[in-house]
Amino acid sequence: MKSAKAIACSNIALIKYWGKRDPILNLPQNSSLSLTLDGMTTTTTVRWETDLPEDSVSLNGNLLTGSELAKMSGFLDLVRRQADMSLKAQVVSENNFPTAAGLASSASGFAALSLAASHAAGLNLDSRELSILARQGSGSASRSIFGGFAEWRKGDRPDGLDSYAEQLMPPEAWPEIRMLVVVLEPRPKPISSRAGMTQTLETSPMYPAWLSTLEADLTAAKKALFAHDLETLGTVAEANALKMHATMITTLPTILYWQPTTVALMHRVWELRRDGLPAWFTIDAGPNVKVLTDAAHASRLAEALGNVEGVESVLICSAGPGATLC
Ligand code: 2P0
Repeated sequence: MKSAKAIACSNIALIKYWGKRDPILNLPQNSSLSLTLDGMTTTTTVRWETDLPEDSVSLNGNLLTGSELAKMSGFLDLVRRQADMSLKAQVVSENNFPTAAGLASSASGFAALSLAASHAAGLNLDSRELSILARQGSGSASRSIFGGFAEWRKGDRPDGLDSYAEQLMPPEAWPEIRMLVVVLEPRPKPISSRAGMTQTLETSPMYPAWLSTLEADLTAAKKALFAHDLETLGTVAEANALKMHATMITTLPTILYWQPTTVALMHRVWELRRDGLPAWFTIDAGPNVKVLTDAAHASRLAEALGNVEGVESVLICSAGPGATLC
């Protein structure tokens, strides 16, 4: 089999990954915890061709060139090495949501690519091996191999073989959980996650403080998760996101991913919470806001947040499945 197609969902971290201990292998400074989202997917077809001089990668109908293509070829080299082959690949990948807008397109993208490319190459990787492979494309992709809630354990080994994600809870274990993805009017992102986290690690005086709180946040989040305690999980996640953004804002030069509408949404979530609605926000390396809630309140919250000026759309997501072949 030289061709395969796979689909993977995006994931949103409730306990965030920000900073690497090894930028080549994508080994993180800290462990992280995420919710895989249904409805935000990447579908990728990989064909290993005998007569292709170079890898060809199409993303949402656009052929990649230059450094973007080089990054993908570097990743495909990992698969070639594991499969002991030299064929070039034709990759066709489609997202059903905005790319590079802080909506974790690299997570679903490298998860789908890892599965399709390895399967088409005849490798029969288990989910741990897939997570390790996906991690080397993009750290957060290690978590999108799994459905429901996943933890990416940072690991300690220099070779990264103990740095992979594992499922903590399948989607059906908490069917009422919802994540609203509040998408703002598009504006260019100031700096990529990859460059941003490197700069933060090097210059933010807050970074050591952030790291020192991670284990406690993870423990609290996992305890709340297993107890289906939405309030505690939301409280820990919101505080964790704000701490991560504190390290970004105190980076030199500063990194502020928030737009005025981002801040308006934060205030609106706090107001709605004061009115008794279960809603906690988290924000990634972009201006969009994600809101953790439950099925009973999702529509009402989506309407309220959709009315904030500058909001383009609100998606209501449930816990999604892990990466699968199509
Ligand atoms: C996360 N983010 O845990 C954090 C929160 C953004 C903020 O993972 O360099 O695209 O490819 O490993 O995975 C975004 O970073 O970065 C990310 P690389 P990635 O979801």
